Amino acid sequence: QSMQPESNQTPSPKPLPPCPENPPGLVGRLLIEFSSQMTMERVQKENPNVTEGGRYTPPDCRPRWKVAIIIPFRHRENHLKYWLHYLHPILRRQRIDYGIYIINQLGEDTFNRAKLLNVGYTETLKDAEYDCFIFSDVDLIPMDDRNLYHCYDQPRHFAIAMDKFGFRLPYAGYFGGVSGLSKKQFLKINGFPNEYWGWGGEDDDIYNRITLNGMKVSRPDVRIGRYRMIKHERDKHNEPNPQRFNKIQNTKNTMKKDGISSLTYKLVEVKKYSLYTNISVEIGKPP
Ligand code: UDH
Repeated sequence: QSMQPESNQTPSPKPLPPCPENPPGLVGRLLIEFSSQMTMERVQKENPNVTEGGRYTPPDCRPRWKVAIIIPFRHRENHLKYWLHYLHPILRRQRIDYGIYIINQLGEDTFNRAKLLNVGYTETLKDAEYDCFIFSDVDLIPMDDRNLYHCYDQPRHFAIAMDKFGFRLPYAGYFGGVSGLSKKQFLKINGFPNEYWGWGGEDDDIYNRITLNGMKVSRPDVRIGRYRMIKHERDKHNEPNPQRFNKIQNTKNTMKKDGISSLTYKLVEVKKYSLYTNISVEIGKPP
């Protein structure tokens, strides 16, 4: 059967107004804690209006951005429950049109955060026409819902005041934890580096890409950009990368070759759960 447009369509409803720049339902500073037990069942009950795969769109206004939220992941199921518990209601109050994507690195080879984020960019675009990409660690929860999860004129750094750094930027060029780029900004820097295996440096490389391409990082007010990190020990197979100090000196030379343009991986499974989409991939191992 062919899909012909119907001839007797019901009149389309009134177009929605654009979403407000300052959503009226925000509450400001939030109480974030990780001592109570969290279960997926509870988080599901709290979020009945999130649709399959972890998608949501505000019912009463037309959002400026379509946001893919991309989380690099391996063996952090407990953190994910808290992340979903806190973030779904915040994003709803913020009137964000969004989808949640967990990019799960299969196997036990060295972890590669930035490569997983590149995979996230590629795979989420197969799911919907996203024009804004927010990259969040699974253990970072914003403490203020005025820190709006959409894109900005310049690449955005959201997690500027984490508890573990005394609620300050650890250094001026810090771009770690939670960041966001429009599709255009992401492509301008050839995405993220694929060659940072293990912990550290990839966020500084991304910062370098941004400034080397004539952009400037935008940040929220320090009173609003506060975060709590769920305390954890260092993961196995994500040891500090001793090459990181050298590599971040060379971004200017490496960024044209190493990035979204050179990304290769093997997609193994895409699974839609009620609160998120899980994308499991094989991304190889360090040379
Ligand atoms: N991640 C995983 N699984 C891993 C490694 C990393 O899911 O095995 C993801 C996760 O989203 C995490 C992010 O990558 O939030 C960043 O990795 P990280 O949490 O290891 O980095 P962070 O700088 O911690 O937050 C470094 C180790 C701190 C050890 C402190 C010991 N007291």
